[in-house]
Amino acid sequence: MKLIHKAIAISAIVFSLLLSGCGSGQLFGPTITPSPTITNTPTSTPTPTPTATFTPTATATFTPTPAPVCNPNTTVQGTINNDIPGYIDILSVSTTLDGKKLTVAFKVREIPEEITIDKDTLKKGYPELAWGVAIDTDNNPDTGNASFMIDSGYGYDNTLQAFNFKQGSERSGTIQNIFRNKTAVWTATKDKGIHMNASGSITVDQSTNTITLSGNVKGITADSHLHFFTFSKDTNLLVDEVCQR
Ligand SMILES: [Ca+2]
Repeated sequence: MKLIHKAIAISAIVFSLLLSGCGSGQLFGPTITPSPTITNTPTSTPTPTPTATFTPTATATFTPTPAPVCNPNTTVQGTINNDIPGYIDILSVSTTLDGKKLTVAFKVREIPEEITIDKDTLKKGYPELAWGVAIDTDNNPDTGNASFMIDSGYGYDNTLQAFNFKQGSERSGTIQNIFRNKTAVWTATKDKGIHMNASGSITVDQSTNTITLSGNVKGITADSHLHFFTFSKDTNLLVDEVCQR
């Protein structure tokens, strides 16, 4: 505001000087070109340099990986393992429980047109190939056994699995056809064995790389712990597990 006043004052002085220069008798004299108005050039106000604000570095927060929910009616993730055949490499498993009927859908890395079983390299009666779920039906670690097939975990009272043990001579076929009559619910015995309890079903969808097992499991609830596994025995025993404990 001060500068504006100053500018007006200067303008007034200039104007009065001009008028005095004219004189009264020179009213119709040469036209006086008024000096250009002094333009008020405001002094540039220094722009304050913004004070550097201290932005605290985000503190690394430790976020623990949540434990998978290994109960019915969920989906759990596996990890890719290119060292085992694609058809036993579990990428994820989705389950549903309808009454006592448990349905387990294994999404695997790859399902070939055909596989070979009862391989000549195996001794008769040897466990060869399986997709399954060991179930702690009563959620009591003191009842039941480790997973019979892979000797892993504890407290499993039942197992739903598609399973082959070496019989006869080597043959090939689709997983669907080979395991159609080899899918069942097995129950743990007191001597750490298992016995077949009820038949189950298998559905193989090659287009989605999904192997779905289904069966009625006595005593199962929505809280029963599920431990998924696959294995293949040739010269080595190859295993994949999800929700092992
Ligand atoms: Ca148990």
